[in-house]
Amino acid sequence: MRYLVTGGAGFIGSHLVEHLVGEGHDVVVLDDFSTGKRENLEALQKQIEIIDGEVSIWTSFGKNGDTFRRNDLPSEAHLAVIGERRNAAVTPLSTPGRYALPRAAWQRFSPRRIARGVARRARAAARRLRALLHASRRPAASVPPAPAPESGRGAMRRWAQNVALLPWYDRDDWQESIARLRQSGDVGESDVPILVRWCEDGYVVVPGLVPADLIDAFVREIDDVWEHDTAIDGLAVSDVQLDAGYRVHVPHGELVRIERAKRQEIKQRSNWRIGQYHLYSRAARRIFDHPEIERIASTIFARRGEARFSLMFSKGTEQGLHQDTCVFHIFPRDFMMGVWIACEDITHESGPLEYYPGSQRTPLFPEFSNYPQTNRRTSDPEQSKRYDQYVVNLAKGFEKHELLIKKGDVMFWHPMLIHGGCPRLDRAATRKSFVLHVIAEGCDMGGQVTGPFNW
Ligand SMILES: O=C(O)CCC(=O)C(=O)O
Repeated sequence: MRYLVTGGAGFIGSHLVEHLVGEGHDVVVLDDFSTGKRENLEALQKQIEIIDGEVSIWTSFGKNGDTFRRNDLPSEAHLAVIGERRNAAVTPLSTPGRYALPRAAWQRFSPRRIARGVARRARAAARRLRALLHASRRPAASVPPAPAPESGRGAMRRWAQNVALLPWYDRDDWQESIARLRQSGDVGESDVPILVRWCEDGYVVVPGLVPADLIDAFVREIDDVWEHDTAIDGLAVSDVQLDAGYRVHVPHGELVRIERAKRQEIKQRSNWRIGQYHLYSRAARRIFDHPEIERIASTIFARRGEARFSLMFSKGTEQGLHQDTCVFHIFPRDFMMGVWIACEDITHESGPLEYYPGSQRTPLFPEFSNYPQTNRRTSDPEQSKRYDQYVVNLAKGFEKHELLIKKGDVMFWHPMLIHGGCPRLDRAATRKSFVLHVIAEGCDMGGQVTGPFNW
């Protein structure tokens, strides 16, 4: 079950949180930190969601567009007021009201349990400290060695191609790693199936992760791009079929000068998309910053992940097969992921995303031997063709799947998972999606590689 614990950063509240997490529940903490302490939740912060706010905003949960709206949460209801301490309470998020936490659970919340919890936290803190000290003594194990530059004309960095730098999920001992993460408390029970699926198949779909009302707001704001007459500074719409012909990018200022009816015509006939839309739209930003997306990504990386790029697609892309590792410059390799958010129910006719489970375990294209410098973005035309053919051949060894998911469902995929866009059987059908590329902190080397670039 999913619980809200108000006052969850206080002494009692944080132990209640620990108890609930220990029982395998999802927990959201609401605390204004006037008396509660962040340190009380430190050992659990990867397993819970923390909202810094006041209990009084509870009444605002139902207000349309409120930041704290939680339509996606289950409707089962439990609320406990702990003794007379009304600042520590637990409830599911969708049903305001007074309910009772099952007595058995509350009764198990004893001083001895509290003492054990405190000891567990101290051990976790000591473990983290030891890991930090260990990392600082042995930089090669956790910090990528500085790549040595080559000398001479056109000098390029040499990047270490060391398998020891790959993320835990790319190694053969991933099952042991999951057991370790679980034991250390860095991974909650409910995340284990996500990690297993990720390691086995190279992707995981989380149903209903983004609430329908947020998706609706996002789609409305996209429609506004075509309907409103006021230019949005800096925004460009890409892949647009103007009367004068195809344009890769059309500044919004130019688009709004076209007569409205004509604009709609252009919208219908183009397979348009918008890059980095989160910089211009409130709803897109909220999806981009979605705490649960970030939490799942960070859990998978076992380090902090951050959404860096976004792409809004209006229709099927029919993109050729590729792996995102070969499109981005990530070091150490594979510390990134794609996140595909369905903004409507996806149909076979619209040209869904196609992907090949298990293909994330195939070797990197051998010609990209100085990755992240050498990849599809920096390859010459002949090499690009060879890479494209390499991936097509690899995919033949795996079963093709189509991503037929529902509005609000989210797919997370491994950067080596082979994927692309199926043919659009119905050319008029939309396939609205918002795609994020999430990268582990410090691993985006886009600014450190040299061109020329293909895009
Ligand atoms: O949605 C699609 O068809 C392709 C998305 C994709 O491959 C990507 O953004 O990496």
